[in-house]
Amino acid sequence: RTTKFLKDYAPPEYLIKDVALDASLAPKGARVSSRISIEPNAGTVAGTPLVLDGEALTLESIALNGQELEAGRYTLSPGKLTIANPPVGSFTLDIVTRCNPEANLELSGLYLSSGTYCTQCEPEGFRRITYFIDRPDVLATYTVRLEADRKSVPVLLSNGNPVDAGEIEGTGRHYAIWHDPHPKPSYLFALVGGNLASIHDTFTTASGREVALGIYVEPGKEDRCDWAMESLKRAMRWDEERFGLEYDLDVFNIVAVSDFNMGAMENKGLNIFNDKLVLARPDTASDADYTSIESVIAHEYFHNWTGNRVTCRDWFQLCLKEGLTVFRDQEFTDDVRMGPVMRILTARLLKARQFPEDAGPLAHPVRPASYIEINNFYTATVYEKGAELCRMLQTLIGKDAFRQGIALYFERNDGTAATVEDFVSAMADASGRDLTQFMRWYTQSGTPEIACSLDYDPHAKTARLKVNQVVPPTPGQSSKEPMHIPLKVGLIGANGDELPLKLNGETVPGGLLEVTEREQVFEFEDIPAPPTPSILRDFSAPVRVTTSLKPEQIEFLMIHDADPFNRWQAAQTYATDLIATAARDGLDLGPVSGPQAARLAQALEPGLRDETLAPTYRAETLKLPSESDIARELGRNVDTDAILAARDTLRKTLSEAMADTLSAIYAATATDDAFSPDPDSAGRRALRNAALDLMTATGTQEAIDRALRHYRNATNMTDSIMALSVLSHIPSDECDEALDDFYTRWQGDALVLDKWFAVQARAGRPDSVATVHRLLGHPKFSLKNPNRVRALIGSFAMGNPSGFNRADGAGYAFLAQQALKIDGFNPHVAARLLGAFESWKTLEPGRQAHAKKALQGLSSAELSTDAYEIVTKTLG
Ligand code: HT7
Ligand code: ZN
Repeated sequence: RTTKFLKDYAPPEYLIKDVALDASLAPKGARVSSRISIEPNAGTVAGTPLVLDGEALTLESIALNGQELEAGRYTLSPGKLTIANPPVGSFTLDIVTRCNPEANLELSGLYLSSGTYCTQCEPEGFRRITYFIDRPDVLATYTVRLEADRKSVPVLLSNGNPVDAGEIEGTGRHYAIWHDPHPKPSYLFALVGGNLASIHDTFTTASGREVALGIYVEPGKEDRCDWAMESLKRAMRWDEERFGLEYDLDVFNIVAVSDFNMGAMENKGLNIFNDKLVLARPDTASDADYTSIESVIAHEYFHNWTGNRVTCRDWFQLCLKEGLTVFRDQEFTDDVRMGPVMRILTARLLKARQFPEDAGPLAHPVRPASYIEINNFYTATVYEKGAELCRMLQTLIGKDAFRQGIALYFERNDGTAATVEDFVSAMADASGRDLTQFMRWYTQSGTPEIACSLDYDPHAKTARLKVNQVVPPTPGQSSKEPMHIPLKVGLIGANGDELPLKLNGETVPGGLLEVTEREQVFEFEDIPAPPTPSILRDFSAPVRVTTSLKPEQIEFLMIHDADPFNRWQAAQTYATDLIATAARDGLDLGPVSGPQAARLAQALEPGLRDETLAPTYRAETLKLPSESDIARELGRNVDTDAILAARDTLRKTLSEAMADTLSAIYAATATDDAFSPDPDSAGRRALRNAALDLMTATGTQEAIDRALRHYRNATNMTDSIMALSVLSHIPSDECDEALDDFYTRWQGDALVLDKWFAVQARAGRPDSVATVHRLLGHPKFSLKNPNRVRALIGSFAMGNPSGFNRADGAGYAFLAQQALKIDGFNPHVAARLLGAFESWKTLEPGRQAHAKKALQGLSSAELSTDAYEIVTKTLG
């Protein structure tokens, strides 16, 4: 177990320019022959040993320039094949290996998913297919010949364009040849072989080239592919219009498989997807599924440029492709679907996933300086915070300059493996801005804390905004330098009008301030009366803000702030304060049941009744901060039962206080229209379901009956899963009836059944540990399928704070035990589950002791490198 450091990066000694791969597929022994042309990199000293990576392979033969190599000419050691004295200059290697797809439960390299051969090579899976220099800065062109049994494996796909296909006479086998003309790193290699059904379409690029599009799925699932295909075409068009980026091959294929470690993979011309992110039909997929499919299809497609055409020099640069591509998919979703709500969803996700990571023992910079296992660094920090850095760049330099920066980045780096510096320097050069200080966002971990206070001077008619920034210490980084922060602000007059912002006689465009010092004062002129400040509009930077606003001012912002994000944020802040106050150091239900809670309802109602506001936006207003949001706000001595009780009480108080409004919304949003996933229809469903959810918080028989009716009357998955989820929190016959009905209907459909497992795992009920234990023994449960594991164990550990953090430690013991079992065959999935322990040090002492015991137990077990890194770093 070694730590790798960014500072130790050295270019490869040898390059591979061309690969000819021949894969003969068989379940127990796939035979892979590769011919690779190798040349020394510039500066490599003649005779430098050639070291190839290889894992879980059986070497059959190796030949150099056509001559079989005898055993003494090379050495095999764990993970490596070394030729100590390679020839001077260029040469070829012919290597024949075998691997066992059926036994590959790690789902990295070549494996079988429900009978379909597929590959996953990012980050280091190609070395499990053949010996290779398996690092992202070795770029080669690939020609791939695939061969398999014609009857059981009629479909054979790889990267690039199809070249040839045919029968192998008299054998029952057939072959297909694919060629990818674009040099790529090995992590973008893919092959698929299976008995798959498909749908097809075409896309004509802006310059008039026709691209053949295909989506391949298990036979019988073809009727669930249309949404993915429409999403793909929308994404292709959007990338042309927004960034001028066209697709560059003749075909683009997507394959959906049911056993997959993550969401999807952007292999060149052959994206492989977790089927959860492809398959959708109104009765099987919720609006949330439709939205995820659209954004992940777009994300993987966008990688064709940001990741594939320009890739990463090394894995420390992962954010270069992931942060930028997440930013691009967010912009796409914003444009085609969500509008102003998008920023709310993005900020909520960032605060829920990334802020705790940045505040805990696993904190790391967006570009980490070291890692033990790169698989552990596909994190919210690299992805989501990475995307925020791109957004801040766009905010600072402007949308036009950002687009020019992207063009310059491709002009300079197309076909190469680049670094974060290459990206930021393209942005600096395109905009003429100095982004030196901005680079700290990539190297300093921790969420900056911004403290703002406003003083009004009635004589000078000025408002002085004082801003202090602190970046808290994080593991390995005790002191930090100030960041370059785009801070959007507004000042609101007593009548709710927006006041013009003037600094030193100049208008401040878009209210954008640039904070660069530890302490800075902005003095706004010509302010006629004391204003209310609106800080961090549009969530312009991934920071925490504290203000000295009084509750009345927050109420005022909830109603008057012109910035929709901050109007929503004001309501969240108000509710968070009430729940946190009630749950802090014991339980005092006064703040969540008394007059302050009633005032929250009053402030919320006008917005909820305002039909000019988008239904999705109104739906978001109805959702209270989550239990985890409150835990984060408390930051220490967290008692998850107290949080649950306080939050439930506030929900009940609001439900009763706003009963008429909620009923009116629920009635007005009912519809007999056939299901359509369009944003307006989805928005109405979201609003109606949010109203149902809050109405059910009263727990009355009437509310339970309404939820059951909602379930029975549902004509789409959005409504039925929402009703089921609402009922799942209330132990009742009605809940059992709905759960049984759902199971009976969907037991044969894996993706829908995952929802049934997840809903029960998330239910915040006292019996939830017993429930997840019972479901582990369910005949439909399997530890081998990552989707099912995430549905049950993941949903419990990450989506049921009171259950997972049960006071007696039973939740921690459950997770530790299951993760350990999974770690034996799929370390990647196990390590991700163990991330649920990341905030254990914020718990009250009793829970902390139980969590520590579970982690210590794990640390003394035999662990994979993946799990070892997470457990030891989490323990600290
Ligand atoms: N670039 C991919 C990340 C990834 C992955 C995907 C599937 C299985 C294992 C994986 N390891 C890393 C997906 C993406 O972010 O686009
Ligand atoms: Zn990605």
